[in-house]
Amino acid sequence: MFKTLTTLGLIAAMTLANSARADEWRYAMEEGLTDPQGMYATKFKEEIEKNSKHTINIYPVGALGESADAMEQAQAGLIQFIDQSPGFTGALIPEAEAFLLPYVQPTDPQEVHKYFKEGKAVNEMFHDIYREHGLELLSVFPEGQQVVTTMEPFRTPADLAGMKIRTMPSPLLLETYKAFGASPIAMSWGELIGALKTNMVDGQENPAIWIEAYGLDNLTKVMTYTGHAQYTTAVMANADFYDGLSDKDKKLIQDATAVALDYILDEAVKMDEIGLRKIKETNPGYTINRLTDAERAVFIERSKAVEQAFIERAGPRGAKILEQMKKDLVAARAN
Ligand code: 6CS
Repeated sequence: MFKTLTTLGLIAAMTLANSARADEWRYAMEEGLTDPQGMYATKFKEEIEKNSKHTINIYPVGALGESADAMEQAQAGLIQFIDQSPGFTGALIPEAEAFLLPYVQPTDPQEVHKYFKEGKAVNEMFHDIYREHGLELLSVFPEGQQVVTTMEPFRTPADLAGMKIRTMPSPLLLETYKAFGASPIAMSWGELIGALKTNMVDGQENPAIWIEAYGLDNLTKVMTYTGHAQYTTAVMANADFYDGLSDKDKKLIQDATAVALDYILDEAVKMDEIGLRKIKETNPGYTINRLTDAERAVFIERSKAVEQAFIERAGPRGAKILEQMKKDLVAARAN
């Protein structure tokens, strides 16, 4: 009897110790604390720390090496959470390059909100795919539409001939800019500023909020709204780490994810406007062009080849995602 009571007491003490255990979790991202990924991470950290004894250490861009290095560490379980965009993950997970496909995402802020909040493709089709790579997908969110900054203006694929455009290291982005008529060069974020300064590249694409924050407008002459994609990013946990958590901690993470996602979706749809306003204020001489519908139509036509390249790499599963994304786009626009 005494022995049983002692064993029960021990189990109770262990359970109590477990439930009260304070773990330190590491969270790596590709941006700074005031950038969109940092805003999401900070909100996620606040929620975790408010509702548990666990703490989160956020490692901003560069703190753990380049994006590829951080992903290796996340897959190995050395860091528990990672925000990595499909522009970098795409080489590892071809299906993730769906988020880079031209002209299958909206640009209007309300449509963007609906597409990411309710879209079936975004919310239902990627979880199992990321799992195959040891990652528990938590959130996918936009950071604003991709805008192209160049030294010379362009309105047609012919204008882009010979222009060296930096892309993130995604095979699909290289296909995209080839289809658009340019000469793309893939490189990490850490190399881009130097490459623009030394004319190793003539341009690049990024959302307005990022272009302004990192002075990319000052290194180029023209910014062109092509309307071809949202800069999309994804937050993940190491799958083994996640599976090893108690139900209570899994719920803690899912709840913090839901709060951080709602927060960033509301903020993200304001970012295009904020970024553009700041650029106009700080760099009034900068040329800002928007392709007309007719000019866009030429690039949309060129995108068919990119869709084919995507399906070749991502297979039938990729084809289904693309089909669903197109339906989600129609649904988002129907509002
Ligand atoms: O162009 C890039 O590489 C970077 N762009 C953004 C918006 N976030 C991080 C990424 O490394």
